[in-house]
Amino acid sequence: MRSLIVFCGLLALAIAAENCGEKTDVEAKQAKVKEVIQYINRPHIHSGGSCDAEASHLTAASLKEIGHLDTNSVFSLFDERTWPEAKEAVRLMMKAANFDEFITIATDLSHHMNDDMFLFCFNVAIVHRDDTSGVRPEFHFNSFPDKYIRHDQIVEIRHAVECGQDNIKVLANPHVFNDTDDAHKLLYWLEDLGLNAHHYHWHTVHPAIWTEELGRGKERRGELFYWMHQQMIARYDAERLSNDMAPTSVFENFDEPIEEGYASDLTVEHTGYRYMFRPEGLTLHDLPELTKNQLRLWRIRILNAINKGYAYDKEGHKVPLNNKDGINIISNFVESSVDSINRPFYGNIHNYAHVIASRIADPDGKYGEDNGVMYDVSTSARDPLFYSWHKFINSLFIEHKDMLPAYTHDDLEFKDVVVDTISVKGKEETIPNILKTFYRYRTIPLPTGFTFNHEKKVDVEHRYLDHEEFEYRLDITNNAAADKHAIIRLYLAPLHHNDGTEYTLTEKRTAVIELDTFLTTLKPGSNHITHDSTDSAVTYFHEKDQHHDCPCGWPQNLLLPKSNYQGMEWRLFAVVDDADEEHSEIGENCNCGSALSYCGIVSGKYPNSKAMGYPFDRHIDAHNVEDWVTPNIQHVDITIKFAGKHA
Ligand SMILES: [Cu+2]
Repeated sequence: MRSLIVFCGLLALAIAAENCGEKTDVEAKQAKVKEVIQYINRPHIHSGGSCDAEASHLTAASLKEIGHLDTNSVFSLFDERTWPEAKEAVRLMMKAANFDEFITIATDLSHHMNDDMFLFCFNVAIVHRDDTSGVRPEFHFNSFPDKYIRHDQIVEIRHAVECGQDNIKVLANPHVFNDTDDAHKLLYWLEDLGLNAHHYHWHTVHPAIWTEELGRGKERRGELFYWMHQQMIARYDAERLSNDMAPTSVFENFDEPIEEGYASDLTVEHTGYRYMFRPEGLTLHDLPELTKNQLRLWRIRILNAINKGYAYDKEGHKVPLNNKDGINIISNFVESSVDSINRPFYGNIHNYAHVIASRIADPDGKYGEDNGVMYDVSTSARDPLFYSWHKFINSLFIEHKDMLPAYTHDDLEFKDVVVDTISVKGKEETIPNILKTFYRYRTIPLPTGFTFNHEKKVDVEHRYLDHEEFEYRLDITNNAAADKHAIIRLYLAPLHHNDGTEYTLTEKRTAVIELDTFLTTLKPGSNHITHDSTDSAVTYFHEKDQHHDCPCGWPQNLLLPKSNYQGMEWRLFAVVDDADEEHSEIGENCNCGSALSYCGIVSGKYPNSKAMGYPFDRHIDAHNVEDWVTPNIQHVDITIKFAGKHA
């Protein structure tokens, strides 16, 4: 009986947010939220047309930590020096006794804080407060379009407005048409609007500054940091492969020149903040507040802990790592978050490397340059360095995972369940196991608020990678006499490197892309199961998911790698597991969107007790896939073809 209750709960969880608080007056609250942020990244005209801050309802003591970040800077969650102010702002907004008080405090704070920092903290509070259940944080592009559209294009829009043109429509990303050299080949992906918005919103759902005292406890937050970022790297490498490029390198030698450069051409129009260009071949330099030696020391201590199988907490107690919770503990001190068991000792390696990299061309501020895109969660994933850097961070996690025993056949098996076949069928194809990707255009209204477009309606046209919708088809036999509740994980793995050599099973392990995870019931005998690609548990699909509380989720349009004109082969794995056994620990929890696998839960118990990335998370003791798989794991090779521009 319990398992049935658990399973029904899970189904509900897969469909909509549960237990996040009662949804009341959602529309009115949403309107209030819009009102609070109406001047974010806009000319500072508060009511009455004054540029001065309004009188505050907050006490002087409350405001002591507030207002320190320069109004013309961007907010960096990676820069620990911003944390006291951000934590205090979130605390003040979380402790408000009711929604009206929350809005009053938020409005006050917005007048005293850097816009960018305020918006981040406000979004954190909206996601986590009980009385904002059903209220969505504004899609980040709508507040900061200039963190997504290149300055060149914004200048073009301004000229069109100033020349009195009507029905203005400007292509947002013409530069992604240039795919003749490596520096430009991947811009269609790196600068995808949904990808960068996902990364921003992910960090508002799981900010490194979050503590349980703020109101909600988060299970496995650290593990999710590892898994979601590993998936970003795997997907980036799949895109490189699609463009005939080798996997990205691991950036582990802090003295070596960084081969790839990156110029974002992004400027925050209102403040003039211009993200610094990073030319090719630059080497990291010490910053006045942080040296490369400090990063090296943290790395040595982290690797020591992983190799010994235990870490030291602040009191000097040994904390064992080679267990189920190890990845969570390690990730928290690698990122690091305030949940680190010992920040003074293990430091802040991931975050501070973002800071040091963002100031690479002007490390001591001699030239007064603004920081590069690596400084900012909403822009960092545009830079190829993000992926090389995260590959190094991921190598620490893999080092730990390699300390754990490989899964045995007993571990992998789901008794009495056999996956007979798996296939995919594209909606625009007649032949199964062939899928099509293509470029297409969408038109997005440019939010008003730049100094030049108050009066005029402006649309930007955005070219992006997409694919035909498709469905997964599985034939599964349940040899037991009763129904079985199953959880089905779907992964896509590359087959060949760009030099033609085969991916080994070990290489596939970190290269697999999670496409979906879903639940089903297997009745005794044969079962034919179909599942739609647009229902993915890793993506945010605006057409279907805009009613959810969070705009967090990998963009649906990038679910599949682009592949190439000739057609590339990929291996699709289906891993079918016992849902009742996996979910025996489920309790009350709250999630905020459709992308449970990548965006996790806001609070409560995790609905899935297996390691994230199971069963590819651990090393594989087999020479080939046939020796490794059990009857409940099946695979098929599929072809993905890039068709150019969609008709
Ligand atoms: Cu991140």
